[in-house]
Amino acid sequence: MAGGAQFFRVGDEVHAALSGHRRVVALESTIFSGLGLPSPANRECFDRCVAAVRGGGAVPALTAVIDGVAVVGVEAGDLDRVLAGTHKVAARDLASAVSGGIDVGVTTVSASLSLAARAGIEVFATGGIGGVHRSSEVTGDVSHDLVALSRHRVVAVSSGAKAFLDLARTLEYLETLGVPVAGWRTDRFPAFYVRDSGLEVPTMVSSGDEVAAMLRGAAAVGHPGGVLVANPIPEGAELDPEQINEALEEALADIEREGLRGPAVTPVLLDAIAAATDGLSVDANLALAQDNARVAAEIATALAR
Ligand code: PSU
Ligand code: MN
Repeated sequence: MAGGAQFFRVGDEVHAALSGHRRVVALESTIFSGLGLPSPANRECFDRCVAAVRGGGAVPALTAVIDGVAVVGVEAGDLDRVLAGTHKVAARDLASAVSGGIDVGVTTVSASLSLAARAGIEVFATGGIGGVHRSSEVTGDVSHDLVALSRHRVVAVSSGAKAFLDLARTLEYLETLGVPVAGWRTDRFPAFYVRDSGLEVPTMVSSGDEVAAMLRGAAAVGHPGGVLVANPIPEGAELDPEQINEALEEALADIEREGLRGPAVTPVLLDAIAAATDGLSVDANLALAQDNARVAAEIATALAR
């Protein structure tokens, strides 16, 4: 087949939306799999994100690899398989996932941004992006999510980067890559489970229209890449910083002891934090992901005007 069309598909509802009202929000699938959240919270998270996107008048486009096809807009019949997926697919894994015909691949932020851009979707929502890992000076572990943001003209809404990362260096790296970072109604970079990391963001935005103008502005001046919108967790859902920090230290020590490296690190850390907080981190994760989906729908609506 010409152009590798057998490797890429846009779901019917998403396709119709893109050729009509254009209000579409892409979603990654790693967060909704067991790698991101324990069952049944993973499905609840997905349902709440979808409801938030639809509530904002937009169409959700879940990305995943299914039977060797990179799909934008997973359809209901394939959802269970995706939620049960255990094969993590970042952007660089997409090529081998489709050429090798893998059964199910759950997409990370980087893979999802790449597929969203390919489909013509301009807005994406998740919980937290990957970033610069603590001790990256030893391991070299910096998520490709950051590079993907600099490459694809897509607005990504997240509650900052995951809290167990080195947030200061993550912000520095975003600057190195030239990724605009905008705080949603805040001038502080959020720390996932808590609203304020103590670090400042360069820009503050307070409406979907402002974000839409930023993306259009980037295109107009020839700046490549997207915009990271950092939306703090809703106030009522915020966790106690002391408790979360203790849980993080414990989880990081476990990783160190087990000598884990690479893509396996994030899922293990998320699990350890959930255990150390008696599941409170999972509730917080759901609340922030849902709110990011809501904000993303608002931005998608503004971009479609
Ligand atoms: N944040 C979460 N849950 C997740 C992830 C992030 O709260 O499951 C996933 C996202 O898919 C993100 C990926 O793109 O972890 C980053 O993995 P790594 O650190 O290996 O780049
Ligand atoms: Mn990594």
